[in-house]
Formats: sequence, structure tokens, C-alpha cells
Amino acid sequence: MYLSRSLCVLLVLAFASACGGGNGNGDVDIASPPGIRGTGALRFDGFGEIASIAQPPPMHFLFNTGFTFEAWIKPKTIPTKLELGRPFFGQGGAQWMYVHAGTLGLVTQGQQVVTNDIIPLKTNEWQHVAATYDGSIYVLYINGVPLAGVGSIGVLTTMNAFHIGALPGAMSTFHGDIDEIRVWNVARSEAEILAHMETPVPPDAPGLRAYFRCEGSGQELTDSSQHGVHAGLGSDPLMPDGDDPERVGPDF
Ligand SMILES: [Ca+2]
Ligand SMILES: [Ca+2]
Repeated sequence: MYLSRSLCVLLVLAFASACGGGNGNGDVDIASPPGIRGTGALRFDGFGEIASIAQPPPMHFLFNTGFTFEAWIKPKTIPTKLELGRPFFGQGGAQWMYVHAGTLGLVTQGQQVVTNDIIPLKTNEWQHVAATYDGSIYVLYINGVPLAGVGSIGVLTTMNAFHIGALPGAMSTFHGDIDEIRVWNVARSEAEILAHMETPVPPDAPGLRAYFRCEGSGQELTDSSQHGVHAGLGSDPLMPDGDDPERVGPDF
């Protein structure tokens, strides 16, 4: 039920966004540097392919006092303004990031929290995306550039599953590649995001709760943080199935 309600919010916001406009600033080109994502990524077909931490340990993904979600994404297609957003990273019924109307969005408490400064995302190009919450405000980043719009709605306290590439039951899901996914329970600063988006972080970095480098093979998506909260591919995390994203690499 939560999902349909939230997607209705997204639909309303889709029309609202169609009436707004972006200023197009911050149009930073990032060449694809080798190393950070050169040896493996996940490719999602846009039709429900997903990776999930289905049963995170209790209290592991609680973000009351802050979070940072970050990843590299390479969208194959991007929804138009009148399409629903495509969630690709987060917790169903709580907070998630999505590609929407050509840019990046964040939903929490069932509402979009950053709306008014649009940096276009590009197709077929790697871009670093991040969302931070410090207990009071949100900031979204594309290629380390903060978007101007912020909100202060608060996060939902939840122990729900964590998903990559889609949310279960979502009508519209991510189409393209995702790599170097990091989940923190602290707000990383702009300087920290910039300093580390091109380089790996240590497994015991303070506040790092999950870290998916998307390398290797098989059904397990290995968590490279010290916590070992591994994810699984597809609807069945143990066996190949039609919802498994494809593993791609080394240079794609
Ligand atoms: Ca990788
Ligand atoms: Ca599977």
C-alpha cells in the first residue's frame, strides 16, 4: 500500500515538474576514470531487475540522524517529464533516490524533497549521484555538485529491505548501469563526497553501513564494508531468475 501511495505522489510531482524548469547549471562533464568502476557493474533492463538486502540486521539501516546514499550510474534511458520517476536506490516505504524528468530525485516520508534545481542527467555516461541528510536538511549531488533545492521533512525510521535498481512492484524502474554503491548513516560533506567519489573507501570508514563494488560473479552482491551485509540478485537471491541484473565489465 505504501508503494502505490508514494507512486501517486511521484505522479503528481511529475506533472508539477512539467510546469517548472531547470537552469541547467552545474553541467559538469566527468570522463569515466578507470579503477573506481572499471572491473564490474550491474546492468538493469528497466523492467523490474533488482538487487536487494531483503532482511537487513535490526537497526542496521536506521537514518534518524543522517544518511548518505551514493553511487555511480549510467542511465541507458531517462524518463520524460510525464513518466513516473524510476526508483533505483533505497528502502521501499521510506527513502529512495530516483531518476525523474531528466534529473535526480529523492523521496522520503512519501514526498519529493528536492525539486527546484535541475542538473540534467545524461544517457550513456557515468555520473556520480548522492543524497545526504544531516538530521535536518537534504542535499542532492550530481558529479559532486550540490543541487540548490533542499527540504526538511525528516526520514522514516524503518528496517525495511534495501533495494538497488528498482523497488518491488514499482511501475517504472531503472534502465542502465549502477556501480560503487555506498550507504552511510552519516551525512557526508560536499568535500568528502568530492574527495572519495573517484576512489574506494576503506571497509571500516566511520558510518559506512554497506558498500557494493559490484564485482565478482554469482547471485551474491558482496558488501565490502566491515559489516558484510550482502545483497542478492533478483527476486530469488539464491538462484538465477528473470529479475537478476546483468553483471557487466570490465570497461563498458
Ligand atoms: Ca565496480
Ligand atoms: Ca536471482
